[in-house]
Amino acid sequence: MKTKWIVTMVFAIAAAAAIGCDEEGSGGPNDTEQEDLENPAITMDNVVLYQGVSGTFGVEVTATDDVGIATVELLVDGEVAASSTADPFTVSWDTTALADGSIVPISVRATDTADKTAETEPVLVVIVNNGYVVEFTDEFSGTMSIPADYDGTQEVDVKHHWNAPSAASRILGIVLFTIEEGQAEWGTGLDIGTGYCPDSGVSLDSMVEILDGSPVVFDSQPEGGYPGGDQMMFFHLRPVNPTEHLGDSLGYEIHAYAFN
Ligand SMILES: [Ca+2]
Repeated sequence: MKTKWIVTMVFAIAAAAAIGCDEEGSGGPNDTEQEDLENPAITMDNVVLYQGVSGTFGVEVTATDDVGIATVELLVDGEVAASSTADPFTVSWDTTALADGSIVPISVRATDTADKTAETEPVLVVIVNNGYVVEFTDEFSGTMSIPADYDGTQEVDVKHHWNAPSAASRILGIVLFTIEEGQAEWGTGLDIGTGYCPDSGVSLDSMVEILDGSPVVFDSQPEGGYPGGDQMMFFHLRPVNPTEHLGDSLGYEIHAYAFN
């Protein structure tokens, strides 16, 4: 499943008031109020791709301007969800209104005293209120390689373990692949799944499509759920065109969440 979104940027055209130009009487020739000429600058400082967020999450924002920031707004899926007018700008966002496991784009927008705006690129985050972020006991990223003598029968797989503190009914995983430049397309060549030891109950999304930088999202809710304890996530790489990938490597990065 690919998550797509449309970001609508509304540029408020600043109708800058020509303060003082037509004033008569007292006041003198020099206008001491600074004209707001520059767009604001804005960054979102404590959010990374596929971060899990919960409760009332404070989005930390740095917003600067040549004259002054009037407001900073948080946009969730393109809609204003919260705002702040006081520097330092930490926007409090109540994430509990969204369903667990939702993957939503968030961005922040600054508006200056002349209604000029600036907005960050959206970043996808995951709503995790009734659950937890999976902390793998080894790495959350790595490389899988097709052997130079691959004949289509060898297993090319990886397993990543975590020690689940409690049972879970659902595991949501997002895997990002990195394909080196010049490699042939990998196509739909990966089995992906989760399980637990020693029973190895598994749920598979078979033969998912592997694209560079495009996330593979899998949502596993097996009957009976997952027990606590040793859990694993695995990939089996089975290229549909193995002769084009002899010796090739595929980088990956996993983000995973368990829900009660
Ligand atoms: Ca400005």
